[in-house]
Amino acid sequence: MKINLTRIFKLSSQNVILPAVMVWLAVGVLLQAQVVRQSLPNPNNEPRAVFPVPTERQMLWQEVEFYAFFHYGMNTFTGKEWGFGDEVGTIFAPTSLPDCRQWVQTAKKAGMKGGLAIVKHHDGFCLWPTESTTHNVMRSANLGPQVNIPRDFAKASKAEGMKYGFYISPWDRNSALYGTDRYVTDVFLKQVSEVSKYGNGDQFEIWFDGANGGDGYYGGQRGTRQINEKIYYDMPNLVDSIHKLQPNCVVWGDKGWSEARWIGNEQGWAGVTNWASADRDDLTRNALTNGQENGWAWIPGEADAKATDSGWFWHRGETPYSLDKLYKMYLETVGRNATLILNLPPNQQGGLPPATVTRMEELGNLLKNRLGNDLAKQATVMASEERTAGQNRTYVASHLTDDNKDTYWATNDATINGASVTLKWDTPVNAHYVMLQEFVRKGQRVKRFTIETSPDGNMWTKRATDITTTIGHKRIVPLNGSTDVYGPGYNVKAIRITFDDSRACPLLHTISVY
Ligand code: FUL
Repeated sequence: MKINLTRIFKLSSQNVILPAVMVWLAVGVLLQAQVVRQSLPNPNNEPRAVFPVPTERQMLWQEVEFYAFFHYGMNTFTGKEWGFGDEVGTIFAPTSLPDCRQWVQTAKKAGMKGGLAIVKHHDGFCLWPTESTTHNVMRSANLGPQVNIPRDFAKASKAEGMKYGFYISPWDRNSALYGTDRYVTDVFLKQVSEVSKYGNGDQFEIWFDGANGGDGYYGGQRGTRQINEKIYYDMPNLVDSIHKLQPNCVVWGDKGWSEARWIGNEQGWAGVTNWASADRDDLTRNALTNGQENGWAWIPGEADAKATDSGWFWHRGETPYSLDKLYKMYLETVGRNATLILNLPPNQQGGLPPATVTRMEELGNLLKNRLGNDLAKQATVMASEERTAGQNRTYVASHLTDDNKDTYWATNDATINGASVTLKWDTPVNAHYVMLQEFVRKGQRVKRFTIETSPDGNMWTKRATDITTTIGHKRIVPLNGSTDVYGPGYNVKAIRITFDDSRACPLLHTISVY
């Protein structure tokens, strides 16, 4: 039968047919949507994603967690932090070749998994024999012309099984062309592509600093050059080209196009609440530090901080920060769903000074001692609810301690608040930290949780209640609530974590106790 809608609508003005038809249509649409949803094949009963979600390269990047920054270059020899661009090449006069292997080994000893080397800072001096400018190592003195940081750093990193990346300053205070289109195509892009040739296309991050003070040498013209930072470097296309050359390379920047965001300070801390999502086009200071629960893009935070007290570059008389301060940085960045890029400045001999090396060894040992022995491995893990298994996937609580980040515990869709996981030990253990990791491939979900400890399995005490908000890739909660004081820890027979509120059913792949 053909329904004549026009006729029905005409009639309806005098009676109830119109509302009835509208209700009928609406119910039909809803039912259809429901049928479509239910009939989508989901044999494994997988939870639906909560968007935004990370890209594959962001997933790989996030796992690097803790890595080094190596500020070495012209400033190492002038003692400046920002060279003006008028430094003659011969000032760069290393008497020994930079020992990239020692840099990387030191980072490794600190527990880092990679590093980024500065290959060109704002002064424009390139640390490899580039064709893009004469202001490069070929015009330097002593062993300078043999220096090639991108080549040697990539090689050393590979030899040590570490990730590598580069920092190439877009702002160039030396180039006469800076401010023109030719600078972008013939100088800057060329430099990025030259550097991309080193290391077989597996660079994990490239850093494009946003600093631009305006003034500089600019090929002898000295003065101020203004650019429109949003469009000058044609970043969207540059990012695209980088991905073609380096598929796993996350492009860092403090502008909307970046794949990882600045955390908003250079002191080495992220917000207690820290979402990996944020609105690309509205990165206020709060959004940088805390992310935004309903932000539309996945842009996880990276915290850049110095390990020494005198600057990003090496300076005479510099001292490494105390072990306590560095450890606190780690807890407040890696332990708060951000990554930590910690700066280690090589000196004029091209090596990291002994004091820096020693401090990094101490840091590595401390991290191993305090966060290296996972007590959850000896615990029995139970959950208040386990999501109904699918054909080839289960969501049982034991996935939380199986050392596999691809398996996870989950609840059923309806349980977005109140589910809990309990870890129990036969004999009491001494616990200082709980470490939690969400299965972020399906989005960052948990908004608030509670940790309780029990000395006997009956009496429960809430711990660190002020800071148990978001989780994300990794959250390390000191049970005493402090990132300053390690304390004696708590003797516990059980720990219970309740997921009080989530954007959708919670999914966690790991819980550890230290
Ligand atoms: C800043 C730069 O201006 C500093 O010199 C340093 O390289 C730091 C990591 O980023 O914005």
